[in-house]
Amino acid sequence: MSAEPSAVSISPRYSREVVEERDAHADLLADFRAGMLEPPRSLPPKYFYDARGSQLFDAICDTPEYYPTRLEADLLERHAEAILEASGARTLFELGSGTSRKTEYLLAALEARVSAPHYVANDVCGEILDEAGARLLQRFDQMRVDSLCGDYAAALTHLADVSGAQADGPRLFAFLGSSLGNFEDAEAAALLRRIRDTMNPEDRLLLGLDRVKPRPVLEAAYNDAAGVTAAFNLNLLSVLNTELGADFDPEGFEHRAPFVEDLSRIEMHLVSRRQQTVRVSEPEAVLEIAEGEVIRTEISRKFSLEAIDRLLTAAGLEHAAQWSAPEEWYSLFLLRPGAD
Ligand code: SAH
Ligand code: AVI
Repeated sequence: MSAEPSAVSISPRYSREVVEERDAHADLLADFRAGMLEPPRSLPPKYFYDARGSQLFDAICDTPEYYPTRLEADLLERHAEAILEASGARTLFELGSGTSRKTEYLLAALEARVSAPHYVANDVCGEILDEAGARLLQRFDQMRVDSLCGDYAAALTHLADVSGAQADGPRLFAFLGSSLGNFEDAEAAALLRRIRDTMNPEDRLLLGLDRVKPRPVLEAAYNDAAGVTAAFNLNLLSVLNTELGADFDPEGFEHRAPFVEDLSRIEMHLVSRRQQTVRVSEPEAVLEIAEGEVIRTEISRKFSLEAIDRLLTAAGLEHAAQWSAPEEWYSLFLLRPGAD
């Protein structure tokens, strides 16, 4: 969440720009007011990712239960060259890039194709952008890395504003990790439409999506035995305590992550262990939270092909190519903007 510039910004091959449309704190205030003052309570998942939340997500990716990262990494490792070949890209632009670890497969394939590769990374977490930037500059000695710190919408607006001046060749947009699955249908379609409207006709979008699979596999992935996902979920309360001057007691809540079959999604819940009163400074509020009451902190959709095609049609995107893990447990879709 930090917008402070860091040492890596002194490299001539690295820049970090804050691209918020509204400052991150104002966003959180508005979302807290909209979702948390009355039951049913919920918050959008982007607030998980302060520096600690980003580290915890990285640790989730290393748990034996969280299969999406491994399946997607395996697909990227095996098909990066084909993806770059099919896209013809000279620049990679990634939304919600996190550590960019899996992205390194794409970046290596990009570097093999072009002499001065350009990677534009976007994330709400400034710390993770700088860490990734420093690592990438070391590995790829001709690469330029520009980080856009802010949410997806702000990064896309920024890209649309500068694209005349800076668009170097066809671009590959990447939206990996099934992060699209953190949005309900209308928001997901609007975000995809936004991406499509930012693309030039020769640009391509690589979209990584988690697919429907047996409930035990899904529920284990979000309820890992070591409790890393629980710590990630509960860390949200620490973010609220710091950012809003609240006094949530993380011990007063329990992590749960059921698969809600009729909506085809995991829901991340914080369940109140007791009747409790939480005081918040900004916005000034007193929350009376009942025993057993649920705060919904995330949805994580598991997609059927029909659901994916409905979204793509609504967004004006067309299939160019597709790569899937065994049993279609995870898929990468290469998409092109359709005609208006
Ligand atoms: N793409 C990576 C990281 C996924 S975790 C992977 O596949 O492993 C989701 C990432 O998106 C986090 O790094 C988080 O900070 C970022 N993020 C979450 N919501 C966001 C938003 N609304 N705008 C921009 N980045 C966001
Ligand atoms: C980033 N996002 C797609 C992850 C997911 O699977 O929904 C975040 C996550 N939440 C719990 N575990 C992982």
